[in-house]
Amino acid sequence: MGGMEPDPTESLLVRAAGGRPGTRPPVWFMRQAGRSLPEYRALRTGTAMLDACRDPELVTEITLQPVRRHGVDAAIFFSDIVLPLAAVGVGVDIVAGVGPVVEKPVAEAADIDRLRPLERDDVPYVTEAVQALVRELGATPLIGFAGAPFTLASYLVEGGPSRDHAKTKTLMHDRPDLWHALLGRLAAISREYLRVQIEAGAAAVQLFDSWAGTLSLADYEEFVLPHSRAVLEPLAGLVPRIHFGVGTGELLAAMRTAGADVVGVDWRLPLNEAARRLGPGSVVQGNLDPALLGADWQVLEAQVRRIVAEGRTAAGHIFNLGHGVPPDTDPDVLTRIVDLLKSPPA
Ligand code: 1CP
Repeated sequence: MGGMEPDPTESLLVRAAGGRPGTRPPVWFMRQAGRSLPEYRALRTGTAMLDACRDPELVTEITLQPVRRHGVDAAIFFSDIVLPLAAVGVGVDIVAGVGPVVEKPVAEAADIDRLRPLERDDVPYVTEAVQALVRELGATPLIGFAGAPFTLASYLVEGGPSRDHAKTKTLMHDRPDLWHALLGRLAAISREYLRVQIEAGAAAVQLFDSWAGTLSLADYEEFVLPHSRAVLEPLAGLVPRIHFGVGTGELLAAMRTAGADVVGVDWRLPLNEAARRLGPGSVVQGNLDPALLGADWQVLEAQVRRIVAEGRTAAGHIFNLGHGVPPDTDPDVLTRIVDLLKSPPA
């Protein structure tokens, strides 16, 4: 690189992820691209979610929308965690107002045998969209992502969204052989899917284990951690790896050992306590409660300042929400949070 080209590896986000923080935390929002934006709703009208994900032009435009509007420090690739499953032939669709719905839930060894490895040629539209985005974004980093084996398995076993993940936990304990075979297959798919995005130019990746917080630490360590590690470890040294789940206060230290450079934290735990649990040198991401985005600005401003102060106890901090942007969020509130973070300290 000649030194004159825009270089996302010198961005605030990549620097913070590597424990080289700048003068302020970088900021982006999980689910920043999506239904909270009227310009997103206009573009998506008449196109099914997974069809939109397979259209590089649409993906590029939707991914750029929140970067233009809010001035966030990173883009997150517009897609969904079930896209690579669909790409290897799993019958899965995203139903509006519900989420991923699986045609034939996984219950038997034969269902698992059908989960073949993902190859780059299965997702040419992903490579194309990532390359286009990297050109458009210049110095702004693009975050690629995948679903972690446990969270993907929860959809495949339950057949759709679930509150208690009872079928998933039952399979895990009753049929550990099947469980480990399933998660092994999913880990290979997620690892390859992240690798495709990195090779196309993603500057960081996030592995979403959104529902891992439903597990005890013992179950997490036995049934999940080895498989998340099989996703993240082989990617060491390529780009920063962010690992996130909801309600994972008891799992944070274990999640770090999966090979996370940055651990995402939800709103339940202050970042100073999260950093303490994670141990020396840890980098955290989070953790504004998305349920407060509708609160008075004075309330929100105090929360943002508290989180920034607590984040300073870690080796690095990437500002984010504790989970995704709710669809009914006033997008101007997000812009205002970005402006606050970018303004010199009061
Ligand atoms: O038609 C639509 O607009 C459907 C809504 C929607 C959108 C906009 C879904 C269905 N997925 C997405 C995009 C999406 N999914 C992104 C966009 C990029 C961005 O952040 O801006 C990302 C990162 C995801 C990843 C994803 N999908 C996760 C992990 C992140 C998280 O929120 O925890 C999960 C758990 C899913 C499953 C999923 N897909 C869609 C929904 C509604 C759900 C959740 C369903 C449930 O409650 O179990």
